Amino acid sequence: VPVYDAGAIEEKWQRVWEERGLFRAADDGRPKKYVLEMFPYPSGDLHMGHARNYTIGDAMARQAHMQGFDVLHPIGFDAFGLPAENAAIKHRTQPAKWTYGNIDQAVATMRRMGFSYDYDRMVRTCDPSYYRWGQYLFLKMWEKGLVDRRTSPVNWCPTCNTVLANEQVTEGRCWRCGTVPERRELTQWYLKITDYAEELLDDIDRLDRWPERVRQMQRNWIGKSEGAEIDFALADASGEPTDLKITVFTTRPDTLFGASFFLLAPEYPLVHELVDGTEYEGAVQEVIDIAEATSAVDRQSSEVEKHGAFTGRYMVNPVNGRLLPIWVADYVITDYGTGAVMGVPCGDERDFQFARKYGLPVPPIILQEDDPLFDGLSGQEDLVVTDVPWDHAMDAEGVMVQSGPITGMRGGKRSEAAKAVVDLLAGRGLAREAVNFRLRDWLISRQRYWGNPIPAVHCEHCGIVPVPEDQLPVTLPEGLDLAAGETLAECPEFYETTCPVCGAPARRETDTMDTFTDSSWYYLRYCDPHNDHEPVGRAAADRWMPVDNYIGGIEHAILHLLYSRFWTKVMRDLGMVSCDEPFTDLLCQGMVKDENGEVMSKSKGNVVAPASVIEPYGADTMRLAILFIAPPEKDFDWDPQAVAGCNRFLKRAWKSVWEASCSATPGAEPSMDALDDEGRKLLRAVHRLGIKCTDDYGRRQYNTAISALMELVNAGNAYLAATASGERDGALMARYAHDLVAMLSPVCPHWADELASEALGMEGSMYDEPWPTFDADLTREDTVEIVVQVLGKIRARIQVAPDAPREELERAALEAVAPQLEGKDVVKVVVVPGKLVNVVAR
Ligand code: ANZ
Ligand code: ZN
Repeated sequence: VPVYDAGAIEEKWQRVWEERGLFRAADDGRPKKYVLEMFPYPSGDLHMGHARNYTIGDAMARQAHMQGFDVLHPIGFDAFGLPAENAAIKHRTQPAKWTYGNIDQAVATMRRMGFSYDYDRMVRTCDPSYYRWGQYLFLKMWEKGLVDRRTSPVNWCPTCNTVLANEQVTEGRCWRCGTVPERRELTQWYLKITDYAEELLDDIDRLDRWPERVRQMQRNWIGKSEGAEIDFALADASGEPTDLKITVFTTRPDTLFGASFFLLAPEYPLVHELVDGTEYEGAVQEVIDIAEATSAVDRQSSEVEKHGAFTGRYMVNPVNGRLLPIWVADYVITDYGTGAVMGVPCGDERDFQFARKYGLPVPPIILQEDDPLFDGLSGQEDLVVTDVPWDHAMDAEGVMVQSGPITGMRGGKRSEAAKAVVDLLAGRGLAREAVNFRLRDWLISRQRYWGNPIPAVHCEHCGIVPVPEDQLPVTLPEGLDLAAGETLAECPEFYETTCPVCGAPARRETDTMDTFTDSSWYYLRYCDPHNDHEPVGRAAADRWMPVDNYIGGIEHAILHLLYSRFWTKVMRDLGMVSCDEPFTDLLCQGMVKDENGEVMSKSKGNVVAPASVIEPYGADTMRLAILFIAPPEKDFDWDPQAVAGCNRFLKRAWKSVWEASCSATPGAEPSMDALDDEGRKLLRAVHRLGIKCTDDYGRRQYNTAISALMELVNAGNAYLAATASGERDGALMARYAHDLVAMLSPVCPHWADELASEALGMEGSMYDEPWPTFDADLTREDTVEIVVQVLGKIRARIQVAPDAPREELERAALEAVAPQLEGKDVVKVVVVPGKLVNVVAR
């Protein structure tokens, strides 16, 4: 048996695979399988998280190929972005140079890992041949009315020196650097993702092979609220309604009778008109200032203290004419609903806290039957009680009280009472059903250099005009002095241009696009990466899309996965693809932690570099360990002992295959009848464990699939130990060795191909072999052992067929214990099929 020299074997097979172009998608009419891992940001060499991600995808892709699919398994790089600029400044180089250098290094590691990528399809988003099509798609969206440029308050990260999209502010902080963003009023470019809000929400129901928590996160982010708009009139000094109406959005019209104040966002345009020059101006201005300094997330949180001020004016409640004092409150935000709210402290927790803080009434209008207030107020239509002995609002359904004509009805979201209130006011035109989404348009402007330039020109005469398609790409200039803070806006060679419409001198747009635009359609480009006249050919897109298996981190649950869904739908509506959704099956892999259960990170200094495993053990051991330590979607703790154990297993299996192959008759099919007991045992194990392993692969439970193969090696070795080499069954040995190697090949492909070619004498790669098939009928044991008791004492053991009928068991048992029954009368025989027979005798 030759020694298992992983280093030499792996180098050899990586070369052979490449020479043969083994991983090129064939496009030969077999059913397709598009397996994709989220492409990396090339910030340095690959880390263990990448290695895990790609190893999972690679096992999937390789097995799919063996199962007869035409497999597309590409890789590329999400190559634009701020870290390249920061690194360039630090190392006094250019972002392009740094980025391409890192890409080379990452690709070398990928090759060293033996991943089955079709490298001819590699996409690097910073290549002009890619980003020109991003610009082209931007222009197409512009034509379709999906691009907007508008002035509004935006999140500005002072550390990253750029604006951020809403999705990039996570828990109130910049997603990249953790700085709390400032709010600035700026004119920026937007993509109108909100035009697709309804479809993006509805189609989540169809993504039944996505993790439920990702679907729920997307639903919450899109945040559809159904309710009503209700118009209130501003009261004049004598409390009479004026013509000035302010509309609120509410999800609880049923609570209208319980409104005890009226709230405006501090930024609401009318606020100054109401208070300027009055005694209330100062206090209101204070709230405006507090609101400006607080993040939107904190403002809306029920944990954060609320601030408000009375404006001195009142609104008229349209259902009963009561006057509601108008307050400004920092927890009301301008860019949701209408920016105005009816304050119902009985039903809304934030309103409740606000009412308690400022001493406003809390009239109970919805109660549960077991509430101490209920008996007294049940059926009460007029307002007689204006406070409650509670610490919190009542945010459950209940029965309406003190609520005029809806008293006694059941209240709650979309309740009978809610509908009745809207009907009550609809006749006078004062209420209507309304829907609101939390989702905001996608702010894509970035004031950074290393990104895709927005293809627009600002002309004094013609306004903002698109760059004509035949002038694409707008190429990034090189040689900016980034360390000196130079940006595109300070680079005349870039921004000085002429207007494509009138020819007058004009200024090029200097914002670049959010890098999430680059990652929103790269998977489509992989389908047709060399197309130089369109982003992707329709036939190629329809051949491969949607991605069948997408594997990546949970951190993209909203950002990338939502943007990509949007982008796919837009490209569908542009006639470029047929599918509605880009990713059919999503697997979010767990995190890689160190031995102590801490997430590996550079800052903690606990990173295990893939090279530190590949060097001593080889890539196959690394891949095996990654898949064996934990199922893909679970976190795992890095375990050097388990890695060493995996390496020992590969050596043991290597030896077992070699020994078996020495007595193997390749191509012969073993027959149960021709085998002795030891042989039958092994053949049954091959079929039983083969079925289990195949099933586990199907469920992506690679760890248990590998356990089954470990058990198979034990069974094989037991046979080898029990038989002399001359008496082994050749067909059995061939089947055992072949199936073991085949089933381990998606995980340890070099190991497998070396054995296939050297020990099993096969030509070509296991990658091209069909996945072995198994027969459940051959897993059944020939006989089972049955315990025979007499009066509860074990007296004999018998061997019978596993499906032997009751009568036969009884007969065989009585025969076996005949000596013990001498001279006794059998009173009763208890049979537990498959287990025991108990004889009761006197
Ligand atoms: C009265 C009311 C009574 C409300 C009640 C709730 C419970 P979602 O579900 O998130 O859509 N609201 C409306 N616009 C707002 C804004 N711009 N800033 C802050 N809050 C706003 O929430 C809708 C509810 O949030 C609306 O329904 C409104 O309060 C408040 F028992 O109206 B509700
Ligand atoms: Zn930042």
